[in-house]
Amino acid sequence: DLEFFFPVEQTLAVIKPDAYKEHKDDILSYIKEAGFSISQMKETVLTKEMAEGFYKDHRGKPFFDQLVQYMCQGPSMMIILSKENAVQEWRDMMGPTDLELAKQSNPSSLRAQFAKSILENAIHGSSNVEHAKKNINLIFENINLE
Ligand code: RTP
Repeated sequence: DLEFFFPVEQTLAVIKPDAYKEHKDDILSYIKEAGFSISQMKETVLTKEMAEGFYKDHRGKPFFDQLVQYMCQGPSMMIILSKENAVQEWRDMMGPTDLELAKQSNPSSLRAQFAKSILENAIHGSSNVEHAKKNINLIFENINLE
């Protein structure tokens, strides 16, 4: 059974509101070209409460309020991606959080192409398998696993 050697993983990808408005077709093409399967996908306008819950680990940081405001400014696209090693592959495709670093280290990454700044960085991807489960439950089932 090949699944034993190459387990299919799921991760949550979010096309953040500005990128969703301006670049969603391009970003969806990259996702498909990279060989990800889209298990589920929905357009969601995050409420302030949802955005605060989604980014609760950053509560108290200087950029937290701005981050919540950014995430609530309009519809985002929430996507469950499936693939072997999906979590890491999606993060590699996104590039680093910081736009300037993304442009230097990975100019073909999605953030290098579509981010506006370190804060308005166009895309989210879960940081590990555990976070992916939590992210997916929160966004698609409205279940907070903590
Ligand atoms: P990770 O969750 O693994 O840390 O990855 P990430 O690239 O999404 O970045 P993270 O550090 O979690 O930050 C979450 C989001 O907050 C915004 N941000 N702004 N102004 C700033 O210095 C700053 N730093 C982070 C970005 O929107 C980032 O994606």
